[in-house]
Amino acid sequence: MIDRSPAAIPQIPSRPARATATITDARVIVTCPGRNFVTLKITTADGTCGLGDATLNGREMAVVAYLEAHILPLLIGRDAHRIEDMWQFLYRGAYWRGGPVGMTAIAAVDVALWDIKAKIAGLPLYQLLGGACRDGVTVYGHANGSTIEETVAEALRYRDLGYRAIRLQSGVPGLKSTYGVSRDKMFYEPADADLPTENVWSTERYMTTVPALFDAAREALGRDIHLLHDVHHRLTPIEAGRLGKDLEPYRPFWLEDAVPAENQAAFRTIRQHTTTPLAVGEIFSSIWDCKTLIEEGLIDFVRATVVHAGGITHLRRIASLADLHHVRTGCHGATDLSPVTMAAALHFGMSIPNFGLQEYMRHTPETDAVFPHDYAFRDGMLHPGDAPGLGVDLDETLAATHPYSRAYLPVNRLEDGTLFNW
Ligand code: KDG
Ligand code: MG
Repeated sequence: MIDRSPAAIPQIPSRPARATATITDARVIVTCPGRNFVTLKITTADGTCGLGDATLNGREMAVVAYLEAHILPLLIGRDAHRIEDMWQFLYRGAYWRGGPVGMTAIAAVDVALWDIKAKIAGLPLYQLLGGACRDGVTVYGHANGSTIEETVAEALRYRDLGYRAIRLQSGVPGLKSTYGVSRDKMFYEPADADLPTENVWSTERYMTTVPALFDAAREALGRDIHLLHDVHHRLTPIEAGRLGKDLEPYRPFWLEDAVPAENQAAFRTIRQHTTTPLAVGEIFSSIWDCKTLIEEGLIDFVRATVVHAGGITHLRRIASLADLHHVRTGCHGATDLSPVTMAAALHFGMSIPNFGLQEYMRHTPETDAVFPHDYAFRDGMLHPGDAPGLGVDLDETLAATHPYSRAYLPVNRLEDGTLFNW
């Protein structure tokens, strides 16, 4: 006989005290510990704080203005737990959709809300996103040098540090400056001046240098390590096809940003000519920037990031679409993405099935001091740590000692003076 006494009937638990988390404060903090970072800090009624990165390199103050003038007034009084609803509200509600400024601002809100939700749950964020799919997030480091020999020596150093994947960038003989070749080996910083510096470019000189670089690197490093290269949008589709073909014997892990990707159809030409895997997307703002690339199988890795592509909520949508088409993630992770984004990328990378590889340009000790964090590098991987939320803090007192300092990305000209892609 069924026992119907009150004690035997399971009781529906009363509403947990923190089922809503009303936003009471939202502020933008700009700091320059060696480079500029924009951070959004959201606080809820119970004092829980969440952080979101809003840094858009060289255009930082546009995002600050967007947040302060148009987004912060919308946040106060809303429930921080309603992350998807907030995303839709800020995206659809603006009427003006997409674009790097708006999507970076939305990303900052989204990541801060995920941070809050995970802190309230008392869990590292990847647990809320479905739990760990892997032991850690495999990362690639940057080996660069003004000559092939210097770049290969750097690559050996990265291998000895434990990296399993290394990006190779080398100076091009005859050109004074080349993208990716920094003054400081561990901390590459492209936004290098108060007004844009000018680089010089020659596709012809470059096209012969890269295969020679890969030849020397394979000779020194063997086959047991992943090698990558970033073209930084500087070729035409047919040139990219030729470079991809020339690199095939060296089995690159990927060839990045071979051509500017506004015209997604351009990748069809590259695909017809090479089996070298293609990665693209560090400047993408939304799923619409990569829909054709993914659905037609024109790329192998999508490099869209949490910070510039609408946050964790939107990047999960991109990754899900990519997974259907055998495309893996390869998220952007340069120094202009703050430790808040790096942590978000790690929690995201831990939790999705089709993770590929994560870029990891180390931050300077100055930056790390302003953003103390729980993630750590071990054996070629980053590990997000066990702290609740993202596991990143912002030392506001220290941040205030590093005021904003205008810094532009360089521009690029052909040898005859024509302005070209940087
Ligand atoms: O802000 C621009 C940099 O993040 C970018 O130039 C770095 O291409 C880059 C990369 O692959 O990290
Ligand atoms: Mg790149």
